[in-house]
Amino acid sequence: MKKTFLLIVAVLFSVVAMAAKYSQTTHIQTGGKSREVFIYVPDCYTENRPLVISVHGMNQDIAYQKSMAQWEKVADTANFAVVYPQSDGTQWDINGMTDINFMLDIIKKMSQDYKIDESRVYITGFSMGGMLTYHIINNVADKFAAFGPISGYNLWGANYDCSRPVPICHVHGTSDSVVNYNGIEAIIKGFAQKDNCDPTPEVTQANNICKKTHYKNGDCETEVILYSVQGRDHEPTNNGFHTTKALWDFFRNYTNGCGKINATGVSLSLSESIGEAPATVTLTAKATLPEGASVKSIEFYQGNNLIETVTGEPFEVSVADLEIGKYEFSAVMTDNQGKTYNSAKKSFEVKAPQAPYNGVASVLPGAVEMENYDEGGEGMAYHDSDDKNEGNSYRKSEGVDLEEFETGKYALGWTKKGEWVEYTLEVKYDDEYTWTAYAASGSDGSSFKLYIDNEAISEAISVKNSGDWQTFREYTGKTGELSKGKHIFKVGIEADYVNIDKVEFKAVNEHVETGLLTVGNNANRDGEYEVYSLNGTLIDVINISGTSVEDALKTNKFAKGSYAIRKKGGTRSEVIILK
Ligand SMILES: [Ca+2]
Ligand SMILES: [Ca+2]
Ligand SMILES: [Ca+2]
Repeated sequence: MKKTFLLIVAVLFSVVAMAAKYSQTTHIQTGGKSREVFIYVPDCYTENRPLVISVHGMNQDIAYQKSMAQWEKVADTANFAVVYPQSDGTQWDINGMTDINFMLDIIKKMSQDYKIDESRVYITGFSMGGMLTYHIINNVADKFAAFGPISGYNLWGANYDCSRPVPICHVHGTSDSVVNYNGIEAIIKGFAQKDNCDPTPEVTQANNICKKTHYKNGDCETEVILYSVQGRDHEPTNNGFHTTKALWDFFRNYTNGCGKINATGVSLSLSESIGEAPATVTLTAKATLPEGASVKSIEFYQGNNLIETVTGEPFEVSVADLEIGKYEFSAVMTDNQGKTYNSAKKSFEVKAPQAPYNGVASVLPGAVEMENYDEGGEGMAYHDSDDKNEGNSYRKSEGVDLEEFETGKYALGWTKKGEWVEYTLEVKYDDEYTWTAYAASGSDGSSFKLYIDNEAISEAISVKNSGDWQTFREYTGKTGELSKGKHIFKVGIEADYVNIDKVEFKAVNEHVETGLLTVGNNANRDGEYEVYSLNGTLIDVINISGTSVEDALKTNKFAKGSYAIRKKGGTRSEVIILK
């Protein structure tokens, strides 16, 4: 009797475990190829639920990843879909867009077939799959809600460039013999900084073999977690510490929007984290309360000083005229039962306005020397990956890396993806300009891109390996129409390690200097002119229109002789001899 009962239970259990709306290998079209995936949609699945993509390591496959990660078990209870993708060959594309596009096509397909909630797509991967996860963070962070890299990070250096605050939960064995544990702590800290989390993490034991380093209170309530599994080697196992469950516990809090799902409390976001004096910043509070509760008021604070109490939507205040310095803002929400909730503190830094180096803008037409980037500092006039000048030349106290490649000649060097430098331009003529950039690289694959007033004036410019860092080659292009006056020129680094000496601009059309009559094609000579005697006395103001200067003087009945003539408002005069 007892045996029969056990047998029935076993049969029932296996039926339950196997039941799924869809559970098999299939193919998805991407980049002109048919790529293998395993899709799992649990029996309990309802529309508008999350998707987890679980990526295998190098030389591994779906079957192994599936057997180790076992996402189906969690999906069965938590109601979400799972996809295990297969690499094309033994590796993932962690430099280009091939596999990123594959992941995006998986999302599209799952959206069509199962109406997944596209705001709640989570990605996790082991080893090279973890590296792909970071590559995705750097390129399409907005398409995924949260990230779960396991035992993998970019071995050539971290890049914190991402389009939004990124929730990351990274799991790594401390005895990893393939992707060394050393290094991941700094990367996690870097992302916590990027997300604007509290600088000091909460460190606890997740269980007897796993340390949890938890950075909290980032922008949009973002958190970054590192689980360090003591003694674990390079394995995607759930033994000892259940990686998959830990990831789901983290993932389920996030959408790809701002703020956690259903976290009771109040969050504060700032319109900017850096401003230019006198700066204005807008504070927006978002309240999340249990059913039945409502917001009575939200108080906004600058340091300990109350700025304003707001009692209805929108919960928003603006603070203007902030001088140079660092500021801290927070919000306190009171609900209809008098219960209060504090937001995390948000910091705002006001810097000196961006200004040309030594007060002198680069004049167009002319050369923009890369070393003469604007004053204003990190985040304002430039972004560099650290605050050291690696070349220790020219502007030694700033983070931009400058190399003296010949005596008195400097080039931008040690460039990394995501870095940029800006230059104030004084454009002299309304015109289009051709440009020539002088770039060198001792390595392959670097590139940069040029902007004026934040609009691209070039594609990403691939720089050929010129053999060393001092052999500059010319790269050319053309701007659109530029108006006379002030503009901001920006050089952005698209891929590591290009050296740039300068960018020269030439106006497409010839231009006559204001006030000078005989230079150039005289196309712009028509106008009002002041006529002086040679001792400097103003005699008359005449109008020249479609005639020579001599004829205009004769028409105005000037006697034979010498006169100095200057265009009205011009700065240069010249002598005309009237015969
Ligand atoms: Ca630097
Ligand atoms: Ca640099
Ligand atoms: Ca230069």
